[in-house]
Amino acid sequence: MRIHLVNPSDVSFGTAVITPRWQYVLAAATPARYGTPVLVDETLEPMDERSIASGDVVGIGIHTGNALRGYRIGQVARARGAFVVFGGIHATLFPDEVLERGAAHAVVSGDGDLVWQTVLEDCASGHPQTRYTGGRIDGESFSPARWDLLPKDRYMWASVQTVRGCPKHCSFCSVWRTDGQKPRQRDVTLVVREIVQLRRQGFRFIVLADDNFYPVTLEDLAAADRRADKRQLAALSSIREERFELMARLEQLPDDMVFYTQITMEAAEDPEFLAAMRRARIRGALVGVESVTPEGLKAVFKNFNEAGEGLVNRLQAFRTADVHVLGSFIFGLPTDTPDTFDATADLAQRAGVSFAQFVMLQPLPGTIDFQKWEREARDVPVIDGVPLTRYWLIPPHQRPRVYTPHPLMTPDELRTRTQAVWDQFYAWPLAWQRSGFLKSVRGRLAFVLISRLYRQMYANTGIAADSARVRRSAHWARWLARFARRLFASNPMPDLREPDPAPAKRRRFPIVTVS
Ligand code: B12
Ligand code: SF4
Repeated sequence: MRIHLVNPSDVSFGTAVITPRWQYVLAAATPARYGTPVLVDETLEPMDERSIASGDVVGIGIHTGNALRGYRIGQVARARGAFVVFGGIHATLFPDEVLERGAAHAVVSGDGDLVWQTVLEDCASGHPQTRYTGGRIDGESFSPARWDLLPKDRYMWASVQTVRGCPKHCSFCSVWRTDGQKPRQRDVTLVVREIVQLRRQGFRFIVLADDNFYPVTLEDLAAADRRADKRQLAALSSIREERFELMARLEQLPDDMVFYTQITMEAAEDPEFLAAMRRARIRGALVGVESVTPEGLKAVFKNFNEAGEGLVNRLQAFRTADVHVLGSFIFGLPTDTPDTFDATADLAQRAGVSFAQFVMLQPLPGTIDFQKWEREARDVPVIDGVPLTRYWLIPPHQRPRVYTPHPLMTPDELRTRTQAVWDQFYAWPLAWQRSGFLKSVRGRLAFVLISRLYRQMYANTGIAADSARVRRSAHWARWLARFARRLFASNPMPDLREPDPAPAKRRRFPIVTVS
């Protein structure tokens, strides 16, 4: 009985930007008696179905975007006599759909770290259950990843998770509902151990694959303080203290290491936190800006963000702290007007964000937006026999990119304007201008190259919908990726030791800075 762990994708680039962490975590959670799992990441190359034999277990991890491809793999694997098990966020949200469409024997909801072993035991005895509940496990129970299984020279960044869950409740995001609003932090020593292992193997670029790296804000502490809620204040302070401890430990790692994470822009109001990030060499962060107008922020329940010039100042604060921002903007909000596009492009450039993504509003399952959309949808169009409210089941080339009718703009107008902002932001001269913070020409060229690669891989507005254009686009991305990967390669440090926790512990952390 061989174990296969498959990360489905319709497009393969030969090289990928970030490691799909779930595969390496489940590999670590696989008991040794079942042998070493075979990891197939289809963002690198498509799965070879001949590798699946009768009696094998095929674990497939899906999010909404790759669910349909995952179902195809499930059908193929089952036809070859394998046990088919699904997990991941989409499987958690739609277990029945997975059983029906993915030819699954079993669906795991929630975290797979602990329950995976039971699933394998049941498959080995020939009697898997239909459903398993992985739930939300404690931070201490998160499994580390088996980085010894990483293929050589395929990924640019490795991903290490330090915290799961996010206390916010943005209307377009499902994380707070699936991962919960209570931050679950991993043990600092285990996080650092994984990072050290990766650096030994030659990875110096690490994504901290967290939902929100800044789960406790100064305002949260102040609010608990105002309510004289001692227990809450102590709990929040302890989470904050652990963040600082982690960053102090990262600081002791080799100088050439670079970290990247996801964070809310409230961190801009917390100079001590930003300074700790800088010392820890967290050089980049995805910041969900979403909208540049107050009305837009209200529409997505993100009032804790700033708009207008306040927004520019907050983003600049990251820049000043040497944390480069990947600004994430949403187009297609009901409050958007044709002017919003230029205003956003202009603000992104002025605020000094290094990278930006301009996504079109998509009702993702599990979100408030999705619920509302599904509830209120009338005369839902049917494409290829699938109602639009199940759009992920529509073949990718027929799948629309705009789902909700906009009060002012047609779907085509939204797409064209969004694409124009991508093109404008990533035009060569502007990318070159943004690279000005780098001293060497080589560094600047690398920055421009990565900007182009980013645009090529993620500007998924559906403008390039016909298959010839998609092929050309993927070809160009593949070519860029080959070059970009070399820029991220570094020499292994096999003798690197884990940093001593003592100096980090002795440091005085700015725990409670509110009155
Ligand atoms: C890091 C990250 C990225 C990275 C790296 C992706 C990668 N290569 O792994 C980048 C930046 C590239 C990215 C891109 C995108 N992402 Co993303 N990403 C994340 C993030 C923050 C962490 C993922 C991670 O590594 N988690 C750590 C691992 C260990 O956890 P896990 O994947 O959940 O796996 C556990 C369980 O789910 C389960 N499990 C998973 N698979 C399987 C399989 C089996 C068989 C079993 C038993 C169990 C199991 O066990 C695992 C261990 O507990 C998640 C947020 C989240 N909470 O998941 C969003 C998230 C997955 N991303 C999301 C989205 C929307 C995107 C984008 C579409 C964004 C965009 N607009 O471009 C793109 C799509 C890219 C693509 N084509 O795949 C959504 C998906 C929502 C949905 N319903 O599908 C999430 C949930 C965030 C959100 N705001 O809602 N992402
Ligand atoms: S979008 Fe970001 S801040 Fe909002 S709930 Fe999701 S993870 Fe949290």
